[in-house]
Amino acid sequence: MTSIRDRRGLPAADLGPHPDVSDIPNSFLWGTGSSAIQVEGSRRSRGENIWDRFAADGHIADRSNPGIAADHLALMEVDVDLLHQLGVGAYRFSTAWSRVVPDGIGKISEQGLDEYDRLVDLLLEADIEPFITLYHWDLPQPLQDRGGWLNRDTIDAFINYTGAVTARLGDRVTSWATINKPQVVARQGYVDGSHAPGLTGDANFAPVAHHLLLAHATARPIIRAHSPGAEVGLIADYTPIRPASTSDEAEVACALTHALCNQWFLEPIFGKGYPETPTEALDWDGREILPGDMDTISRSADFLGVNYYGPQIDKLTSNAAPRTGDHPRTATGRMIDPDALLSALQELRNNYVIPQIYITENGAAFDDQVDGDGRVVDQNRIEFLASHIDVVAKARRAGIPIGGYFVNKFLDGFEWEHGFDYKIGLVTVDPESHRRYPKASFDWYRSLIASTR
Ligand code: IFM
Repeated sequence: MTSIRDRRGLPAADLGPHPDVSDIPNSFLWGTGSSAIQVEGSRRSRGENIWDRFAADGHIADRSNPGIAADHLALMEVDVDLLHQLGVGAYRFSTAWSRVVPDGIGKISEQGLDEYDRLVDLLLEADIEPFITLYHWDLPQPLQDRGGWLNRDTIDAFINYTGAVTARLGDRVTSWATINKPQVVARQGYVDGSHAPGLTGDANFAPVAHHLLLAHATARPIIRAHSPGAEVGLIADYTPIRPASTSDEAEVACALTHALCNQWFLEPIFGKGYPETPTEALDWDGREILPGDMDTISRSADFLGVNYYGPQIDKLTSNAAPRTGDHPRTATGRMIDPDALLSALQELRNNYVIPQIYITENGAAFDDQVDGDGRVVDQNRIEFLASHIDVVAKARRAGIPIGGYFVNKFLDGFEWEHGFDYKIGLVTVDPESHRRYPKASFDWYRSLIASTR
């Protein structure tokens, strides 16, 4: 096999057509992103988090751990230079809680904050807006030892951490997301155990979800106090759920999954409270809801971050015959269906008053190929991105307030329970040398962004 070579900056002419983005204004944020644990490395200069423990306990498919990942903190100058070449207007990253507060609560690490301070300054010097997420799934292990998100005290710890980060960076950062996909934390972390901390049990769902939403809403005024004029949002998956068969039973189960995955998180933050059906189905008496909680959560987002990968077949109906349709799939088996993004955005617009939407994640894992010139050729990814950006442009034309689009991810890295086997980035990283190799999709995205300027 030809070894990978650095081919950045090659002409993008033959890489594939651009979608029509001619009416997208200059103010639109073209971006990309990564989250702390997936790329940062520098494990020794932070405390243990739940993914370190989950990996040590042998739960990652390829037996890897997030210890070094793409070594992004050590190589941040190189990465910001690449982002500058890409021409993005924003870079979405998360701060690692266990780097800022190694024990989860209490003493703040000024050294940890210095790292993010440096990253923010480098980005701003390169004219790239830092778009920060405060919690992207990496709870410090000492907090998990006290119950994690099942314990309401974790909210106080989140506020302590949020206060430290925003006090340091709030003068320069204007977009803050509190929590990335609380539904994944609740379902995969605490109900089916496929994510850290690996807990199981249906009864965990509602308490964990409630504490996460409350943490989000309680943090908002703290962030705004340190970062006057900043927008503060929540990032959710809005995943279209498809029934596994045409049976009535499958349709009912599908509606329930939709309520649990999507509505459960959106209804309360846009002022409608928790949907009733799942509350009954979960047999939840709501004891975690204390007086005032729902008012705090209500209308607590200046923007909604939508992470979209594709529709999902309802897993609750897995005994029924699968109805998969003829959609193509990514390497992870995910259905590719850009039209479903359009209907999801229309549903959001019809059901809620949302001041601003960002597509905070969109991308796909494929088995990337290396051509005879040593270039990573990821034509599937280019087609995937083109078809989804086309939908974003259409949705904007239909009046849906989308202010930005972020390809996920910037760098190949640690893909949670799958380890390093899933390649999803615009840039691949040599596992030994950590040298960066932009893929063909990098050049394609660069030329698309350039065409809008
Ligand atoms: O890269 C992840 C991201 O961290 C969370 N959403 C799914 C992505 C793809 O696996």
